[in-house]
Amino acid sequence: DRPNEPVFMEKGKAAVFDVPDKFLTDRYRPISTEVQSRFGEKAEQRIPVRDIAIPDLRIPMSLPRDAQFSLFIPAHRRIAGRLIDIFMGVRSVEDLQSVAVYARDRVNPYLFNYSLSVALLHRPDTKGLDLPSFAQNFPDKFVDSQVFRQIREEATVVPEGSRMPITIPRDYTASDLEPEHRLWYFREDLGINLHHWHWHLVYPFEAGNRDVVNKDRRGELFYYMHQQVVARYNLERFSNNLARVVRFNNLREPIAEGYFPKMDSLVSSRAWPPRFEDTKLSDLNRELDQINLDVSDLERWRDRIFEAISQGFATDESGNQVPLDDVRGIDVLGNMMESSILSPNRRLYGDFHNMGHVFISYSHDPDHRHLESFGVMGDSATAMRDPVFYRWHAYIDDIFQEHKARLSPYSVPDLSYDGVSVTGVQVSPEGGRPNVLQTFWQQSDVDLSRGMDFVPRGNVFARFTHLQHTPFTYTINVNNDSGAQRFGTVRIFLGPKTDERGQGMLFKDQRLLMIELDKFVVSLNPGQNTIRRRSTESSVTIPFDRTFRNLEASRPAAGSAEELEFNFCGCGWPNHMLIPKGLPEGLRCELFVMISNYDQDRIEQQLVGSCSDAASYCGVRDRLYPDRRAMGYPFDRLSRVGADRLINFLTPNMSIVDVVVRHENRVALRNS
Ligand code: CUO
Repeated sequence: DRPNEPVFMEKGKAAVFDVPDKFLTDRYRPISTEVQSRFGEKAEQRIPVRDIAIPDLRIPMSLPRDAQFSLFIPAHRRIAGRLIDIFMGVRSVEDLQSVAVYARDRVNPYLFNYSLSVALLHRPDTKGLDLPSFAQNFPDKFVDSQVFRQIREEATVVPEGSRMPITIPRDYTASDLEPEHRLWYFREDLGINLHHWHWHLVYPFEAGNRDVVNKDRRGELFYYMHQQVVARYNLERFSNNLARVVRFNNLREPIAEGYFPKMDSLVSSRAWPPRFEDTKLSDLNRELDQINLDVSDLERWRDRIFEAISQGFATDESGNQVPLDDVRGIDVLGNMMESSILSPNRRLYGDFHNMGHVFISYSHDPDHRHLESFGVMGDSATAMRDPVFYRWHAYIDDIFQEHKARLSPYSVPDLSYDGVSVTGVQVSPEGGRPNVLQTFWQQSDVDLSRGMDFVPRGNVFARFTHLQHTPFTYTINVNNDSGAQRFGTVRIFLGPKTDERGQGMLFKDQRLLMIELDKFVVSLNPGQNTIRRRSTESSVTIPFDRTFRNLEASRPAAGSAEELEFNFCGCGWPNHMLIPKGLPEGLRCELFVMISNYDQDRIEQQLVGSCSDAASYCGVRDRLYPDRRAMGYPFDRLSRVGADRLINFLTPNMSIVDVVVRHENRVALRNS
């Protein structure tokens, strides 16, 4: 809570660390009785802390308390790696608590929060613990800075209980003169940015402890999750009469899109820097960040990655060939391109994607002459706000697709499921017409008090506007003619029916725009089966309340079994963004359903009690990815000869249905 406020330590019977001025509050003690009582008698909860040997925080403390912190900056990654090691290395939860309390007043708040979060997620003795929502601890990374002044005013003047929510303006970062601004509700969505931050927290690309990074198929998941983000963004663009995003593949070309975030960092007390239109990347020479890299370094890494793809193998540090084959190739390539410490050869293939973020985020001050920090692209909690994020990731995805295009297309036996046929598919929104999905705007309140330092205690709510859709149900009719009970994996995707000019699409283009909506296992009795599944059960998303965790009343009791379930790893696409906005007159889409043979999909493992309900983009915590097939199957490769359109691609165990996504421009208030 309250990242900039000091910890208040009382010297009780047990001696606290034996150093003078160990805690910032020691300084206030003679000065203010108000501060004393706030942290003293009025404190709601007191936590005894065990005395420990003073940890060596010299490296973590080398990042100033008021600096911005970015995992994309190699020097910052090393600093965080050290602090994670310290938190991972202490023997018990009690010792961890002592070290954390000691570090909290000394270490940069972002660095502290990140490193402690990673440690809590990965220590065997803390895995079940709740992590507070990052948006509540650091609201400054998610909302318009003007909101904070209003919230302070409300909190100072009005007692708790009578406070009004402060409405975050609907679209405050630009005007309609800027066509890209039509996508504000996607790029600046709280849930989407939280998902992205959480994903990168669960899948760090660097850590002193290799096990923290080395998770099943993490490189492939990096590819797939970001591929889906770009596909989803393109569907939103179609929903706003915009063409597909143009990949940023010429690193010497000015970036046409500007972005002015209008956010201030509560930690550094500085505004997040904007990027003006037509800014070019420049060679970086920033001594403070220990970055000295040229645009041509990026280009060289890229060329070597392309060379590896066309050869079909990468070269590791000992000169051995690492095959980029059908099965593991995409995983190797993901780690190589991102890059993570699992890259076969970071010296050769460099750190292409991460450094792309850094080059873009410093394009306004490449040599630090203006003493400016990085822009929003430099932080995983804010990067998705900027239009250039999607241009950069469209390029990254394009390189992945270069590899995918080299794999042999799925044959008919690779795709079909003998004896199983899908005979009918329908989606029915609650109280609406079949096969017409409905979206609208909704306002919801988030409690920001955890991150607001030195504001009177109690909840302070911000009201934000987000996209929402009417919940719907899939009804799928399946014939099982095999004469025995069979198991199948149902795979549901949504894609646009036509391109941006209204023309029908070829499979090779449409497959890149298919967004996963759900994936689940069913048991099929011999004969006819009817499968019903609700949109709220999606394996892609987490429920609205889990994204926001703002409604105290809806939270399960501390320590209960439901709480463990509820806490899980917060990673997951927000359910309110499951389907694209659509158009007032209706966006024409195709809904694709496939039932694949579970014998070929299944992974033998126990899933009970693990975080598994948003597995499609987030995997399952501490488990293997729960689907043996390539991520994105069956759309991850080009089609076989003769199946140049989706309709020709279908085998009997697949079906498509025309669906329309209709947007109604009304605002509903979420009743909590
Ligand atoms: Cu998630 Cu570029 O990887 O932001």
